[in-house]
Amino acid sequence: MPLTSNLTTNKHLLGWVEEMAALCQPDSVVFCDGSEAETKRLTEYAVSKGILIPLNQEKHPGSYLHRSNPNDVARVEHLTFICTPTKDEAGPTNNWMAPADAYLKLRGLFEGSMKGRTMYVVPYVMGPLGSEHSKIGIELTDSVYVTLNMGIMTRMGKPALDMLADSNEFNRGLHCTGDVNPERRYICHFPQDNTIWSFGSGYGGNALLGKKCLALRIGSYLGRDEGWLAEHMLILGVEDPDGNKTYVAAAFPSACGKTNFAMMIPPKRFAGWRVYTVGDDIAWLRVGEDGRLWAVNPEAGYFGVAPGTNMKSNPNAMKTIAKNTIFTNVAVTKNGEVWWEGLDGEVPEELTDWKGQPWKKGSTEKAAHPNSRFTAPAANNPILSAHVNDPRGVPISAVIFGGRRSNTIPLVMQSFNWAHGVYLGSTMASETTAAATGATGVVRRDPMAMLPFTGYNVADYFAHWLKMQKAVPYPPKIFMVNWFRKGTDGKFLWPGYGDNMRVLKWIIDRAHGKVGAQETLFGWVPKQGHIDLSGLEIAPEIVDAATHIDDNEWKIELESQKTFFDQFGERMPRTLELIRQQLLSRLS
Ligand code: GTP
Ligand code: SPV
Ligand code: MN
Repeated sequence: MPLTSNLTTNKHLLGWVEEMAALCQPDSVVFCDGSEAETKRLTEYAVSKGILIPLNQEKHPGSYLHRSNPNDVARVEHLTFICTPTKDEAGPTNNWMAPADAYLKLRGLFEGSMKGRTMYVVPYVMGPLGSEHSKIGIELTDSVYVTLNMGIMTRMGKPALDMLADSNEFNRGLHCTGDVNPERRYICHFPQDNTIWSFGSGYGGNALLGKKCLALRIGSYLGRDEGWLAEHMLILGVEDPDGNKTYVAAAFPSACGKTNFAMMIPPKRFAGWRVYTVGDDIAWLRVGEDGRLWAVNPEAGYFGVAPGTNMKSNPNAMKTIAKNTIFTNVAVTKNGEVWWEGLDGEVPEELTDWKGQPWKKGSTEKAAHPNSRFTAPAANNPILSAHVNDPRGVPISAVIFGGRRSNTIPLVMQSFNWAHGVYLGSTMASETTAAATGATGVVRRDPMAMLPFTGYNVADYFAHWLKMQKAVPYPPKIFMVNWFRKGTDGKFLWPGYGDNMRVLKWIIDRAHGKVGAQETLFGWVPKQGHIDLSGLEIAPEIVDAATHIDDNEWKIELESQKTFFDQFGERMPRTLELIRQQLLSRLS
């Protein structure tokens, strides 16, 4: 009997689900409608199976804890593949498999993999409902945890099917946790087929296919062909005391401060200034009819880093996760409250750690996993922008790139022009974090914070960025920031968090041409006294160290950029290498 659903008659969809079900052989196929009743039913089921653990419902209404398999706690970049017809299309920074080989290998893994399980059909929209720029995806998954997360992170269920109607244009995502064995874990993208096959992981970006897989890897590929940009960027709005609004988008690598910046509360000195969150992780940027660059956040929730989040660093995040939130791999108190390193208050004497083991204060092990996260609806955010559902998005006045660098990169710098800005983004480097498996704290090039997320050759991605200049008559100004520079004592020089407003204010003033700047070889920097430090207790020599440009450090920096550029060979845009050479020659 052919597969039917009372939610859709779309033949393309039904035919594909039937084909995938024949491969995975689930006991049942359930189409998700995204209703509250469904969420309740799935949550109860997940609780009955121990997949979700109810938290103290007085302290955390509607919230649950999930513990993932300890071998499955972050994105796996070495197991993530771009499966384009040729290796060159994926480029030297991506893992590549030929599509036929990848399909064959993964078919073997998916075959019969859902026996005894349910296949959830999860229809979702990335971007505002009804917007011509939004993209529709269907994720087939054996994971109720993934299904519930997708319900928070995307516009999920019936509205997506209604928007799809009879169209064949949707991303085909197939996901199975399998036996969560890293030896049989593959995250494969087929940009030409608008298809994603993910096997063997249930965690975050590996498994919530709308996020990094569709919105960034497939998205960047579509963006190149369709003339837009899919970026690993937060989007925020700043309102000055006169009510003027300015929107900026900022690309920081994973676990380098996007969520914090997007939810920032300006310090007291900035009375009357307000920040609004549009997005905290992903931006889709398009040229508007007015010739400006407009941004939408394709997501509907936040999958944010828990450790370090507290009432001082990010009160708005604390309010956002106060209810209806799924916590993954955090610790829990005897009283059923969540805990992580860096939370407010005393460290509890005893906890249950992220693995479910007893934990005592003073233990050398972390109680919460460093990449433990919360999944919370954007609607909970007290400073949510009124424009999150606006199909046009918001007009961007400044683009900011920023890595985690202990040295070299100053607090803030503005590019001389678009190409120089693209150069700054393309040469960005950052110390690795717990957001991906592997060593942390290792400096690596992470162009535009997109190294793990570009669905095609990064050299072509640079060319696409350069080409966008012609397409955007009124482009945003481009900046580079570094919140993470350290002093000789190994401590961060700049206080960060809310005080980043001081830097943002300069950026906005520059974007509107309201303030001058000091020219250096590498970019424009604030003139003495132009970063407002009033009300901040910081020694002038600390500010000097945070903003200092050291020619010796820059020489090393420029020379090491060459190795990165060289790997792209002939495909590398000449413009960027010429800018590098020019800077180096002016330096010597
Ligand atoms: P992904 O969700 O992985 O893409 O990360 P993100 O860029 O949203 O990072 P997030 O804002 O969650 O920050 C991650 C870590 O950086 C946390 O441990 C924060 O406490 C820390 N952090 C954020 N902003 C600042 C800052 O301004 N200064 C310093 N020193 N640390 C910061
Ligand atoms: C990141 O690693 O950049 C994240 C978390 O935002 S994940 O969804 O796992 O990619
Ligand atoms: Mn991210």
